[in-house]
Amino acid sequence: MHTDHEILDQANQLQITFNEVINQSFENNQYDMHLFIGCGTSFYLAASAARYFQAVTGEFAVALPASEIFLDTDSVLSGNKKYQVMAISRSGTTSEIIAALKFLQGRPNVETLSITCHGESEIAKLSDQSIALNHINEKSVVMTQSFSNMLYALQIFAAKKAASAKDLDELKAVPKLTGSLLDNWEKTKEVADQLSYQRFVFLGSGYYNGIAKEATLKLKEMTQTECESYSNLEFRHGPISIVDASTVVVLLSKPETEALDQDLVRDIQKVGGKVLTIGPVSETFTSDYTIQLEASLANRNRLVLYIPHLQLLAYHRAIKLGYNPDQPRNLTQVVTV
Ligand code: F1P
Repeated sequence: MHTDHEILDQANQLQITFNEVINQSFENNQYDMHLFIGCGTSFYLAASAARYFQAVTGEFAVALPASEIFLDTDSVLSGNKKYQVMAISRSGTTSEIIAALKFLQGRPNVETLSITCHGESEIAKLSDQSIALNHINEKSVVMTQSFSNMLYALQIFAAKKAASAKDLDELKAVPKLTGSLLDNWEKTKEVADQLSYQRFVFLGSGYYNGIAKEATLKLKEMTQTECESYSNLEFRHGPISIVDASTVVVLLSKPETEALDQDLVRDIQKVGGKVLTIGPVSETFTSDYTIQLEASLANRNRLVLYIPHLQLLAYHRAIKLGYNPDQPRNLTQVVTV
């Protein structure tokens, strides 16, 4: 099996990514808007990366599924604005990302930057600039270390663009912190192995919303479990009605929202659900299950630390259910039409 190795090897790969991207030079042009695009996991990555980019550089950024560039052009591109399109794809050959880049070629108001794990792929050839993480060579159909590494590379790219020494300094610490966290790689097994839990909801707000959405995709791909994701407090506005004793809510918490997250945990427990909280929570925080994270980094630079345990939750459950996590039903490594 490849998935477990690819999850557990993340810290080493993040270190290589840091060394490569920190030394790469990029053109530093001005744009009105940055559009982060991708499909599936790469779209959820785009969602977190765009929020990070906007916070660090102060320049406008949004995330879109790659297909919306050519299917809904009127609502995403305006003729008199200048855009940088950031195209994200592990394979570099997914149909919609290629179609989007071909559609944009020759437009005077659009420049492109791609990020991929295959530097020789079509996406890199179609882009003005490219970040190639050729050291990431996943064999599993599901994306795990490619997700964390491409997100991390885009964080380094943003911090370099903003010349933010503080962010770069904190980002530098991420590989080592990820390594220590993976020493406790069985932390989500207790929840994953409990087969009376059948419904999973992932909550994350701001930077973390893309990660929460990616967690649903991991669980769907590896175990075919139906699951949902919301911004933390949105859960109270309707979705909470699905909670029962078979429901686990995985809550991505951060110090800035801890008091509100604690109220949310109580609301979910009151209607019979269980909560697994992941974050740098204080000693007084209570939840059914808690995975404590390192608190020394700023909220935005801690992003990658949430990812491995979410991937491992899906992996452990797949093993418990007797599925092969490398080979999700109905899915191939690259989707082409
Ligand atoms: C995107 C993607 C993955 C999915 C599967 C098929 O690939 O849709 O999200 O898990 O592997 O491809 P890519 O464009 O990043 O290569």
